[in-house]
Amino acid sequence: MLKFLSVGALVLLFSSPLMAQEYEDHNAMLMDHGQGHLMDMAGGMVMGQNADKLPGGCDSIAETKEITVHAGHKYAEKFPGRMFAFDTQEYNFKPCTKLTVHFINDDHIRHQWMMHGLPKYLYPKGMFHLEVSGPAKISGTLILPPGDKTYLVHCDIAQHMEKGMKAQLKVGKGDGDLPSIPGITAYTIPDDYKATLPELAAAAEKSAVEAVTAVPGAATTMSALPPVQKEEPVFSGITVIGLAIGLLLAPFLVKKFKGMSVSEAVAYIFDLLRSLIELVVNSLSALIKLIFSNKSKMLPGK
Ligand SMILES: [Cu+2]
Repeated sequence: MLKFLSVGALVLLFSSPLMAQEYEDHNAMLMDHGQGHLMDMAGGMVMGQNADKLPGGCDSIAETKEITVHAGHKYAEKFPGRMFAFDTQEYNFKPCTKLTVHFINDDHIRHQWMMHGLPKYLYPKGMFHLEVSGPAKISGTLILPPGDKTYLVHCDIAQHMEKGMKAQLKVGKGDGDLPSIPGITAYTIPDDYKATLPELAAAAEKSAVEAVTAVPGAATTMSALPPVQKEEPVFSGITVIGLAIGLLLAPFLVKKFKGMSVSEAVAYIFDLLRSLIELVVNSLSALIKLIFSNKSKMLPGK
């Protein structure tokens, strides 16, 4: 009897780690919030759900496919230096495929399967997105656009992509490979364990300086600037507003200046500017008066 009991205990002991992981299934709990956005109270989320609207350029659904994607720390173990990963790093589908993704998060934290670059008229912000705190599963459906294109799929939780949770989904032949896909493509900036920290800092500063001096005209002011300087866009917002006002005023001014001499025109422009400045000054002083009179009203009667 004792023998049987101990055998039973041993069997239980050894089988417990082999027992299947319990996943919380979010698919029955999701509430439809419209525009392909589904959520539940337990933190499951689907965005960009689209099971029936054909993207422009698709005459019909080419294929109906279902995949199961796992996400978790254990899938990164085969990639040195990575911390998180999906179980698959590359997916291939025909254009106009109706794709259902069953996303299974094996970790006891939050993960996403987020796809970017989709047409924005069908997918809010161009995204299809499954998200859940694990261990749990959640499913969503989308229809892939036509054409050959490579789409980024990643987990957008802070640093999860950088730590390996990144994949690419190729529609048709795709249009190239994305960098830093574990096991598929190299890092954009490879880790260098031989260089010391001051060396790396010096190299980063040098490349930043090169980037700034590469902008024409920036070289002369370089010495006065800190090494990392954001370059100004050629057309700033103010330039655009100025151009718009100029274009609006041009026909009016052309009509006004007809038959005037140059000196008359210049005098007229100065007059216009003077009244404009007057208007601004007057309204400013009125505003200041208003503020001060309000303040004095608000003061307690002492
Ligand atoms: Cu994640």
